Amino acid sequence: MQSEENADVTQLIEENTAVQQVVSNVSNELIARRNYKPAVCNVFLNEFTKTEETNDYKFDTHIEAKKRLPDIIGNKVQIIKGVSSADELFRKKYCKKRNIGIVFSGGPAPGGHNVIAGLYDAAKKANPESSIYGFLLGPDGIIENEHVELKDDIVNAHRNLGGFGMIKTGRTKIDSKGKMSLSKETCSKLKLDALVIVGGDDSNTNAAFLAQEMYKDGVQIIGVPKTIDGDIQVRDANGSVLCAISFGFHTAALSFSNSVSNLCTDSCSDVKYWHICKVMGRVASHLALEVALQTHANITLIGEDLADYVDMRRLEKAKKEGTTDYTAFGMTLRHLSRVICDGIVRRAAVGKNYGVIVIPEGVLEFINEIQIFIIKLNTIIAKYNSTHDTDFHSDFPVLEDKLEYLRRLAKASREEGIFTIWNTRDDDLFNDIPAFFQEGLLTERDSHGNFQFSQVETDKVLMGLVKDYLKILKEKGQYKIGIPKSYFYKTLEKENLYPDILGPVLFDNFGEDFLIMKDSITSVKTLNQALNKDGIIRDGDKIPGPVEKIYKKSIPSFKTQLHFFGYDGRGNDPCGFDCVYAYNLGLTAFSLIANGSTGQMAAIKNLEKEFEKWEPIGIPIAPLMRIEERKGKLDLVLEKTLVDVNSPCFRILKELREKWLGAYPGEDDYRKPGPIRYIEKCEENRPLTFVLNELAKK
Ligand code: FBP
Repeated sequence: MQSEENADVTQLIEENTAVQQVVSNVSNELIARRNYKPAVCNVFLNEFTKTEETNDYKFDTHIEAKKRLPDIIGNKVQIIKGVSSADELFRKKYCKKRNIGIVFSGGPAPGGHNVIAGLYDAAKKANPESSIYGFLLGPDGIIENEHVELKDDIVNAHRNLGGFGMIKTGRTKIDSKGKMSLSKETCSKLKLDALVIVGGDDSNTNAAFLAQEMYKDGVQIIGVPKTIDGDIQVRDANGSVLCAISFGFHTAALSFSNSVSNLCTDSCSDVKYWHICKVMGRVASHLALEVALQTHANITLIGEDLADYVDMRRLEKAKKEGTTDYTAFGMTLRHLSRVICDGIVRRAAVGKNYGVIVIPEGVLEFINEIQIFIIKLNTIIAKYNSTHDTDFHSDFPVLEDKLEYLRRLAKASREEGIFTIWNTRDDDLFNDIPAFFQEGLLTERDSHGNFQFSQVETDKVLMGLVKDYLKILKEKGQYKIGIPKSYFYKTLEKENLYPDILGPVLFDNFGEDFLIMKDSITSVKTLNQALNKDGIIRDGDKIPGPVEKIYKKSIPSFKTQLHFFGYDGRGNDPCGFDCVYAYNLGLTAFSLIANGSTGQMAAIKNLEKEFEKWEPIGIPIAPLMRIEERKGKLDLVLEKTLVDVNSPCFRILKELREKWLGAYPGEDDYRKPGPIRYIEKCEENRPLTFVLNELAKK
């Protein structure tokens, strides 16, 4: 019901077209994005394309992949070549009327709509009669035959825009005979010639199994590498890069970087907070690494780096005693918190009790004790579900019930002497961690059996330990804010006190630029004692105001603001690089289909080089498969690529870590990546991780 007093506003909205335009959901940015035409790789300037197999790349094929994917295991890398004129037979085959399905699988990644747009444009150019079906809500759409036929209006409305809103997405895996046969039924009902699966490692795994399953039916399956996590990177056995990154990674990294960079700006202006930035990336730390290079945040943790950590001091000590300390290999949560504290304390010593820390969402995967919990709990939950044919989380809805179940397992191992994966020691250690973290570790696994790191408050766990340790350091007088020498002189001289006499009484490093109050002075009482001992004041005298003021300035309070960067960056409109990359992936997918490929992943080689050198290719999925633990069992999946700690970009980060920590007087080294753009030659704005790796080759 419209109220009387708003009648004039209602009329304004209904009758004034200028007002309607201002309040409509069509912004100038939206119009410009929809009209933007991404550049296409040279081969696509030709009327047709053909595929050429090459033997230049070798893969270490897993024996299990050979057994389970016999019809597609022999696939080779295919190079897409332009064909300007073709004979009638080729033309007929290439341009035949086709029915093509496309589905998004897994988390959204900027650029997805351009994959559809590229596929749609290429398919319609080859034959306007072809139909493109978008399956709704992810693989469920295939299983349940929920689809929409894509037409100009839907596709045009989503060009160069973020999210997967056009057809939505989902995380269902087609992993049972039942789901597989329903999927086949859908393909046959829609008379599909081909199905394009846009997804991450698990979804491309699905693509390989579907390709095998539908090989005889003649339904071609093409995968497209999507994930903001950046962990789908393909190299052959000799290390030649075939796919440097999935689409969506760069936009998400730039979006996180922009926010983190703004926090760097705020932090060094307001000088009172440490901003703790957890960034997405379920396991691999590629996003955190790129954010570090883009922003120069003070501290960035890289999970893969922690896994490689060796505590040399413990190792040396054990060596002297003639033993080996195996606990010296790998990082513990406690030790990691000490490393962070060290950076915080050193910055405080030069007056910087603020800063920015970047924590990868999946960092816990690389912490020994936590990884063991995750593996054990994955197995326990998977085993419970398969033996009871119910769901662990529905049977034990609250934390206390889950803990009780674990207690029973530990008791059984103790009293009945049977071997269980969960013993008394596990139970004791688990009971030592805070309830919110226990809950996180017991959280429901996703449909692929993956641990859902985004549901765990990693940052809270880690910063809890950091806070506890900083408190201890503060009590010991080892966490102090450095006082600028000039400020000390000015404050004392203003009240006619003698800084040169008081300085050595108060500070250990008197004479340096930033003065650190002695360890023994940790309270007004101990300050009084120090002044008394050196005869500056007598019993009962008050501490001189300026001295007390300096003391108070030297006592830090550690204040944090926690931020999670994930869904925001995932939903960003694609940057120029991803608009162009994803559109060309769509064109590549069609080229593969038109040339009869199946079990291949559309990719662009040379992404790390200038755009003119981008080369559309098809990568065989089956030879990329490895055995990994899923739902407590070993399964054949597409291998995830972790951060290579020997890569130039990581080694550069390591070298510059100290500089970016900024534990020196003066300005920090923060870098501003700037906002996300799609215009001009933005396909040349690529991840810094690539750029550095490429430059290191020259
Ligand atoms: P994909 O691998 O499916 O692309 O998803 C990656 C991701 O964005 C991770 O970074 C994150 O851990 C996860 O999705 C979050 O999943 P959900 O959307 O289910 O919360």
